[in-house]
Amino acid sequence: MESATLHEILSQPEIWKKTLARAKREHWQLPPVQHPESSLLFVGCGTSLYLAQSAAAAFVRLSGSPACALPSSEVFLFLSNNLPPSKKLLAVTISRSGRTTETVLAASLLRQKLRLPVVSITCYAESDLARECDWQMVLPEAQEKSVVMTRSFTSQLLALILAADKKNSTNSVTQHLVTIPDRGEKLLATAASTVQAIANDETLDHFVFLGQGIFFGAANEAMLKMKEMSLSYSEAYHTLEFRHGPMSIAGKNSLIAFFMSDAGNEHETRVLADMKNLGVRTLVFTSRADNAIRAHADYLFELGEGLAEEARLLLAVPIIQLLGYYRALAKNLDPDVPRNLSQVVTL
Ligand code: F1P
Repeated sequence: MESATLHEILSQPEIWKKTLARAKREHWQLPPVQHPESSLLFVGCGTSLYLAQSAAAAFVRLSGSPACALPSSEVFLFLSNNLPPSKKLLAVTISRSGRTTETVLAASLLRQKLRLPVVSITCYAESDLARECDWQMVLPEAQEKSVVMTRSFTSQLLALILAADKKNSTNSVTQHLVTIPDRGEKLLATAASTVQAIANDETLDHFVFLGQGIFFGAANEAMLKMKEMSLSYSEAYHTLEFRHGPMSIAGKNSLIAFFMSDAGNEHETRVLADMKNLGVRTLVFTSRADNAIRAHADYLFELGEGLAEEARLLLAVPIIQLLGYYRALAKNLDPDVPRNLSQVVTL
């Protein structure tokens, strides 16, 4: 029987098509914030926290609204230490299941105690989180059987980016996002050989994912996928941070993956060259590679010249999910039954 995890990874282009149609039909946008200087607070756990990180960065980039992301536990246990300066907040709570206790507790505290407007984005309309919030964005098409989150990560993030772009008064990215189902189909149809070459390379036992801006959340999610599915030693950092100590353990047993950004491309390329000089293997996701990237990328995915960062992120993540999946198989592990994990953490 085909793996649920593999099916859900490969189904992403089709699910993105449904999410794009739903967003258009339901006119998704975040509720009008009461105060123009309101900040946005994105909240989640595990993969949903990393989704929150990329969503917050996308809102800053696309709408200009101040935004940040916090783990649900930081909200319901330490909120006074964490609230952004502006008390005028719109909270967006993220949970595939809508049943994660920490996220429901966070939503309840924000709404009941602080009287803040709270939005939920989830795959289940009939969930504790949806019931706890004032507004809901529900993506039933992204529901998953698998323990690890794959299409629910990219589809919920797509929905939030579309909502952010509604507040974008300059160069909209929606026309880039509507092309990702077709681009994704083509990419997933041709990526397996490169991904399996890395996954089956027994000389690699250390995986590092580097990204900044909207790509930092993606780097964290990549790190988590490698851990959850293949029990690999994996790390994630802001790209330029890697030089400030963590690179001390990089070596010929390391694969370092770069999510190249627009604003940071020149500096990120220097980190790529520096790491190649340490003898590591490199995997690069970029729009279109220049000579410097080509000279230092052992494995390269060119996602589309001029394609917006948000679209590139959504196209790159399924490749990393496939890497975690095939690495698990190479280690005789079952990605559908990840060690120590359950689909929902309830307290
Ligand atoms: C959050 C989460 C997942 C993780 C595992 C346990 O779930 O941490 O990210 O992969 O399934 O739960 P949710 O709140 O998004 O349902």
